[in-house]
Amino acid sequence: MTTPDYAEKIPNNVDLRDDRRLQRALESWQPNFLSWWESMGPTLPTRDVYLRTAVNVGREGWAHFGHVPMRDYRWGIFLAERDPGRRVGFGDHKGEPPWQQVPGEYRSELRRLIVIQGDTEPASVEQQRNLGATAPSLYDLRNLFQVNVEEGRHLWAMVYLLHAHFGREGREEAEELLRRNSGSEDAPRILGAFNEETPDWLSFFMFTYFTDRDGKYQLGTLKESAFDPLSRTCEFMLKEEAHHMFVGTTGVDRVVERTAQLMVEHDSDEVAARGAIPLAVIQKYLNFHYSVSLDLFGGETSTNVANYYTAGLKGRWLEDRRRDDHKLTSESIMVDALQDGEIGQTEVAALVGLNTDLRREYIADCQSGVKRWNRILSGAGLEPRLKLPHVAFNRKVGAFAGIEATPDGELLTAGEWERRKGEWLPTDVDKTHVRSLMQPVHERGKIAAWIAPPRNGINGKPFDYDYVHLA
Ligand code: BYC
Repeated sequence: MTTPDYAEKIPNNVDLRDDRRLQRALESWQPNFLSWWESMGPTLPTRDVYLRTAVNVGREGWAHFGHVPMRDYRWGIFLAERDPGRRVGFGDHKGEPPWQQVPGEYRSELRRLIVIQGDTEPASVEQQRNLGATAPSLYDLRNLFQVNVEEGRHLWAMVYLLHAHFGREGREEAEELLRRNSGSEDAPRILGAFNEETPDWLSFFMFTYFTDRDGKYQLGTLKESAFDPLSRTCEFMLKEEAHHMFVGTTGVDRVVERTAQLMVEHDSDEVAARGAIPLAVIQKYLNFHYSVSLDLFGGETSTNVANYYTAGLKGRWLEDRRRDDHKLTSESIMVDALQDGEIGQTEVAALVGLNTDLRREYIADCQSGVKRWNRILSGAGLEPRLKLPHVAFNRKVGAFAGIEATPDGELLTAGEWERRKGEWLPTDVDKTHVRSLMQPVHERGKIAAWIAPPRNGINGKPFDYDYVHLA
């Protein structure tokens, strides 16, 4: 294992200095990245932020905490340690040593997977760029910026693979990753959820809970890849990803907690006038972010995913814990489907159903968040509960893209949907109200009225620590 080199322009543990061409190519992409960060990254001017920087990949002490001006953040290239005994765990190449180079026959599929993954990272920074101006506390502001810089580092992770392994095409794709922008008419981001706005902090917490969690599951499948550099990159990214989901989970916790407090105090669910977010509105935001995140898993059946698996490019979630032959050539799976216009299930070959397999793992995980938020409600002695909507609700990709359904899974005509969707998805009135609550609290130790303070600060620091110095 090489020790990370911080004297270099680009901190890395991949011996960049031994490959002058690659180093030069990445060093010439670096200013483009920085100018993208300046023009599309966080808009709130800051002097410095208490940030975690990845400095190593070992079990102990992989991160360093300290106040840094954001533009001086050391975005580096870090791959998890190489396991010399590793073998491919699934597909046609099961049992073979993993590949250190890209096999010619899988070049375009691998490039596509890496580009799709890479495209989401800067997209989320773009979506969140204006949130600093309305942060509920310095603690939250610091967490937003932490998520942002790490998404920037995840872009670096994918760009490294493109530059190191895909020649001129890879370098062109790396440029394109900075050219496409979230929500752009001419050059939008590739996946749907990454062109939606993140205009307020409730959206941010829902996004980091539901959409970052798709990231966790997709990275988990790419970590299984036979292409070892991709596997090792994703393994390390997952480490950083955990904090992003913590921000989402505890963010929603704190919103629910504050709403519950006011509901109990005033014996009413009309908390809007008291400066908090009604439970019904929280449920609508949850419905929206969950359903657009379900779309990120692709169709219920997909020959793309079958080919990825067979070729060894993308495995299953926790592949080595599955008790089957890891080739799946003779297995089947039930997937959601429309049958004679009704919501039902159909049996398909397990290989083409792998997007469904992953989506189910994801759904079970999402369920745990809802349980946790409901514990806050029951702990406060309240009756109402949050819930995940039906898989057919508000879908734009897959079997249910062409129909409309209620959160309980009842089919609706297009007309009924148009008339009633405001019962289940945030309306303009809801959004305007949520946005009206988003008054910045940039004073040390203070917090906005619509959210409860966190139980703990970051890295052992108290809540009232000076996490961010504004410019
Ligand atoms: N929007 O065969 P199908 C993260 C396209 S998040 C638009 O079912 P496949 C993060 C699809 O490309 C994780 N188009 O799809 C989170 C295909 O197009 P073609 C990101 C879509 O290939 C927060 C066609 O529809 N990583 O890291 O089986 C903050 C047929 O689809 C969408 C990855 O996604 C969509 N939602 O699976 C920061 C991992 N879905 O071929 C970061 C890499 C599908 O007909 N990507 N299409 O032109 C993949 O594994 C797969 O490409 C997908 C789709 C799971 C996305």
